[in-house]
Amino acid sequence: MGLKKSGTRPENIVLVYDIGCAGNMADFNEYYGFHGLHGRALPVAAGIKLANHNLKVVVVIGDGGGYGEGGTHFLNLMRGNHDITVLVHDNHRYSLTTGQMSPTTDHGCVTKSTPEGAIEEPMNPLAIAISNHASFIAREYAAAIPQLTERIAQAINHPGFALIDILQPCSVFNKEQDGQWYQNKIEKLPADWAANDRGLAWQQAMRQDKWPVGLFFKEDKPAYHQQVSELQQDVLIAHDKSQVDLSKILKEFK
Ligand SMILES: Cc1ncc(C[n+]2csc(CCOP(=O)(O)OP(=O)(O)O)c2C)c(N)n1
Repeated sequence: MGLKKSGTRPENIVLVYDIGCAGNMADFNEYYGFHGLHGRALPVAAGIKLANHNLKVVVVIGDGGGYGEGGTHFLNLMRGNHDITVLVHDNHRYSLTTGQMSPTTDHGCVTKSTPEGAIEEPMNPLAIAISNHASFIAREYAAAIPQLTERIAQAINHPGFALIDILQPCSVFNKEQDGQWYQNKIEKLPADWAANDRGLAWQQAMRQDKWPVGLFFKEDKPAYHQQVSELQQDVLIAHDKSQVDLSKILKEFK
């Protein structure tokens, strides 16, 4: 719905799926897509954008793939302000593999892989994104569909790295954080929230009494592809390749 609301024609959107329950969305829509390896949807998305920057590129990924296996990609793509939208289905578990702890699992939480309770503290993806130059940072709740739809449309139309951490109950492998639990835990950001101050956004992201939802921070600045001189004239796929000679390079690898 967010894709439709963004106003982009379907043929100009590419969805890049990671591996996991989130990635299985690949089977349920009619957009062009690419199903990547676990944790590798992010670099694939950045590559697609650089090859044809006229496309809107959206990543569908879990908290395991996005913050665990793909964690380094997550950190570094936001630094470059790559113009991709990253939708993280954050259910605080590796769910497709039946419920192991993930980077966002709470400390002390008993899961299949932590029978005595998780020893690690949870990662705070919003605080990381705020402090690491991402230009659109939001958290939403999966069941608040109108607000999430609106936010996805905004993120797609934001020219830069857009993260939406989507809080999502997993009724099979995370029974504790169910719909009722989220109703008590989440709170909208203040109505007059300006979303233009990283310091204030970070304070909200660090809160544990409540988990605020909404657009924490947004900044307009050039995206990665807009700063590559070679891409100023035209999209990379339209470049004349008749003069490209790779034989010298290929010889080196013989
Ligand atoms: C490199 C690699 N490591 C582990 C796996 C096994 N694996 C497949 S899905 C998955 C869990 C995915 O969890 P998450 O990304 O949080 O998505 P969810 O299923 O919760 O939506 C794992 C660990 C894999 N396919 N590839």
